[in-house]
Amino acid sequence: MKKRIILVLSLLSIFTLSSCKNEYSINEESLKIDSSATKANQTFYEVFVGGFSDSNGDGIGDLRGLINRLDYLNDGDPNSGRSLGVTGLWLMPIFKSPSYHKYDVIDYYSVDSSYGTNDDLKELATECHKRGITLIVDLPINHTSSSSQWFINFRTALRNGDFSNQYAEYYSYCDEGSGLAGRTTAPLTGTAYKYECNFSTSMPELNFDSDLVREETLNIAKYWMNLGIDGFRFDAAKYIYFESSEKSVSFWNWYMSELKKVNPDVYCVAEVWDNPQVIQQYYSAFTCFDFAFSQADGYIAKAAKGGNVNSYINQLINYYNNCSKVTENPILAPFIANHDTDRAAGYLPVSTGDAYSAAGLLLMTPGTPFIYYGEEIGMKGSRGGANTDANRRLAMLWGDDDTVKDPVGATYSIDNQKNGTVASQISDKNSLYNHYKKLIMMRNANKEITNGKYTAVTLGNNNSVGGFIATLNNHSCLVIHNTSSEAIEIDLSNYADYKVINSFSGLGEVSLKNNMLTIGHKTVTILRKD
Ligand SMILES: [Ca+2]
Ligand SMILES: [Ca+2]
Repeated sequence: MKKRIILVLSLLSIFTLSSCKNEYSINEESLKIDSSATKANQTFYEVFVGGFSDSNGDGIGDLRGLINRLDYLNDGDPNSGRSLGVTGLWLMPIFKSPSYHKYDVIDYYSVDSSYGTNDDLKELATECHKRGITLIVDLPINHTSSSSQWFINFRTALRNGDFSNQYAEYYSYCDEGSGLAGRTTAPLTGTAYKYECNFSTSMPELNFDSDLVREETLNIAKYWMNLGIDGFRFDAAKYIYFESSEKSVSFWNWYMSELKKVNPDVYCVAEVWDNPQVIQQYYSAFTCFDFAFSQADGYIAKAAKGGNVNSYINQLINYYNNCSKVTENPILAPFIANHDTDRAAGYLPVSTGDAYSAAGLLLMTPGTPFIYYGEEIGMKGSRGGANTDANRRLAMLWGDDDTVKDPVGATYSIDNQKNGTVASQISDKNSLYNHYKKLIMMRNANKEITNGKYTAVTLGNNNSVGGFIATLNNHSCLVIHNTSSEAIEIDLSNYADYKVINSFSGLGEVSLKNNMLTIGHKTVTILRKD
């Protein structure tokens, strides 16, 4: 079990610079921190390993490539200024699979050879832990690949009428003449049965009524935890029992209680792609991705495009409060985009600054926000006319000699990528990359934001300006967003205690004089009392 070292944040040294001043521009020096992350305040980064970094020249990203790039994510020194600063890493599936995306697993105990070896994964975990990064891997257990030996054994058993074979109960099936209510089925060749396959005929669904399947899927998780993995992202969590949220939630509560026996600090986040009311039920087991915040019509995009920020803050607080009814101190998992959605820069342009506002809204949230690889440099990619998810999982734009290539089937033209590369953005002080980096520093330096309770504030009549006070252990800070395209002056007389600009990031500047705050366009700021 990993021992977590939690260093106390030295607020005093951080904010000394800013005392007794009420108008100045802050630099990154004042945000230097000496704390490592706790579970609730991590900033996660989702990686499609096959598209990230290639170490052996075959064009496919691999674990060795990822290890080589870890310092880009976090070099372990929060004060070095050389890393993005994320403290959590989610790997899309890495287990043996016939597909490039690997959501259809053949062997849950082996890293796919195109990505490397189990020893490579162990090394990655070690290197992550050296840097204070929590490493979680995608665990798609609702279904397997139809090429899995389990499924082959299942089919053989049913063909032979051998119902005493353990694999005969591994998958969900029914008689040819009947059906599984509401679920998709396909004929099991050579038998009088049909098997459940809600996603694809090549993805048969495991039968979670079977104690053998429950034990098997638990053993997989335990195996990887013993190898150094800190937790999991559970794919298709609501499909465990397609017909019943209640049964799925109950399954996950049991599953998580077993994982916590192995590591009480195990961090798991699940995909329950549904409305907030359904998602929030699953918070009894683990953290869930908060889909309402995501995509072009989600809470974040609407507010970032100059929409009503006060409404957004209320949505955020309500969401948290609703999760609090299910679990104490919920850890939210907001995100803008992931591997199943079009990339954010397509609808939140870097050029208009909407991408800057969206990043500010995403990272000023409680819990564990998730950044999709390349989002921090405004990478683009959408299904487009080819209607393929491969276009959402393109090769990371390093701008150096990395040999990683787009996945098979991708049709998205490199000509559409207008926002630069990692190489070009690191050296550009005003780049989206440097904005993300600064926001993560701001987040880490103000624990009220990551772990505290939020209260909305009223800041005049302009709907593009909004914010909240975050409180933790009798300390508080005031966060204010301006998602509009112009600088706005706000009377802060009602919040006069917050007289120190702790930090800001975005396209504009921030100043405070005689309780009047001027906040630049597409900018977020944090104010403190001292
Ligand atoms: Ca490779
Ligand atoms: Ca299922």
